[in-house]
Amino acid sequence: HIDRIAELRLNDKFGVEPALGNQVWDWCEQLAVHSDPGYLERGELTVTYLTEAHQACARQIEAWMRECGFDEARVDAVGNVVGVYHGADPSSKRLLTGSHFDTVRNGGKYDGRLGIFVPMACVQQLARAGRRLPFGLEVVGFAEEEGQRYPATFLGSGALVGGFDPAWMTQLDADGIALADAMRAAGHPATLDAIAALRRDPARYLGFVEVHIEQGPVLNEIDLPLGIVTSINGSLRYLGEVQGVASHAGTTPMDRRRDAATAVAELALYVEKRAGRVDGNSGGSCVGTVGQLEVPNGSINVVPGRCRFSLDLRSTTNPVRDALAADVRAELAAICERRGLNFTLTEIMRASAAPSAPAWQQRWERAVESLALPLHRMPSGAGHDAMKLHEAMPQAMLFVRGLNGGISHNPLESSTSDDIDLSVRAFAALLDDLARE
Ligand code: HGY
Ligand code: MN
Ligand code: MN
Ligand code: MN
Repeated sequence: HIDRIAELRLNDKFGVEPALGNQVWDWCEQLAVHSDPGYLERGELTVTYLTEAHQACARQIEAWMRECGFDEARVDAVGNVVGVYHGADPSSKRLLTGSHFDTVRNGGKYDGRLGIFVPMACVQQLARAGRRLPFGLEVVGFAEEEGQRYPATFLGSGALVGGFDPAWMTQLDADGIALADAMRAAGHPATLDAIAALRRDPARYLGFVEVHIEQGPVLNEIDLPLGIVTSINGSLRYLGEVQGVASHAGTTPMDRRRDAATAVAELALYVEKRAGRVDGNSGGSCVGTVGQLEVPNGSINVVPGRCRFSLDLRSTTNPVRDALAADVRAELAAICERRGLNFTLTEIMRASAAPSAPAWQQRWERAVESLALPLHRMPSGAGHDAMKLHEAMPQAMLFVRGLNGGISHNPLESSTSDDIDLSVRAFAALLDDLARE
């Protein structure tokens, strides 16, 4: 509530009540009461795929969609929440939009969720005015984007483009629950046929747009509330394991160890250096992260016999990303060879770089200009559901400035209802623009 007071003060300086921004801001606050067990008690926001909290979020979003005046609202076979506001002719093509409502562990309230609530606020306005557009509006709250409970990143948006990997069904979470069982427990059929039926026919859609909090410092630094996304960086994710020999920490001489963890430490340092390298090819456009590093059954007095790790590699283009991945794999092989270790490295996610469709990027630009705001075009370092829809239809994204230096994947992630209000108005302007075309 202190946040809320600070935010209301921010509103004062504009002298107008950002009513739609407040509505969206309130939805973000209210949805954040749902959090997974263990995190909820600590006041942390964690909503992972198909947990009780996740299902409660889905039901809440569906209920809000109905209150807003959507003609249809439902939870689909993978847990996505789908709301449809028909066009004047209910059979007309639809604009697809939305983002995800799952979160990283101890994440923020806006990552993903803004992109569901901003278009919902627009539908609420349209429905109140009894206005129909010459096209339908389909707003999707994607159930899974972050790849937290299962290594099934983009499961929600992937299902709309036929990208559901059947191998995900048998993946286990940390408690040994298979994804298919989690689906059944949540009341879903958990059949590949039901999931395949979620695939959208691109011919029935105009395109896909997504509003998202920036998750970086740029808009803060240039003091602008909105940014136009030019492209989304391509990414690759791996899970790896190095196998050595667990042995006594007191008696194993330093030159006879087969330490799996020091090998992964070496790899992490290599990733940092290689991804940060500025050369003619990559031009410093790569990022690489070893975000999980675990010694199973590790003990203070045992040389690590196994070390599991994750690897996240990204770049502005697929070839630069792939060159980075090839170098990292070769380095891992060399480290293990030198240290007498074995390794596995399994790709679990591949998302292509997704340049914005020029016509859709221009629609966002006209929308932002219509608010008398300067244009700032920028690439997205973070991955988004738009990358999946990119496989099937033209897409473009709009970024909203975050507070606190734009920090994200962190509970400090925040925004103001003023900035959110501008994003709602930009979305409404894009709809108007499209209605006139
Ligand atoms: O990891 C990402 O880029 C996104 O937040 N899922
Ligand atoms: Mn995220
Ligand atoms: Mn996100
Ligand atoms: Mn002993």
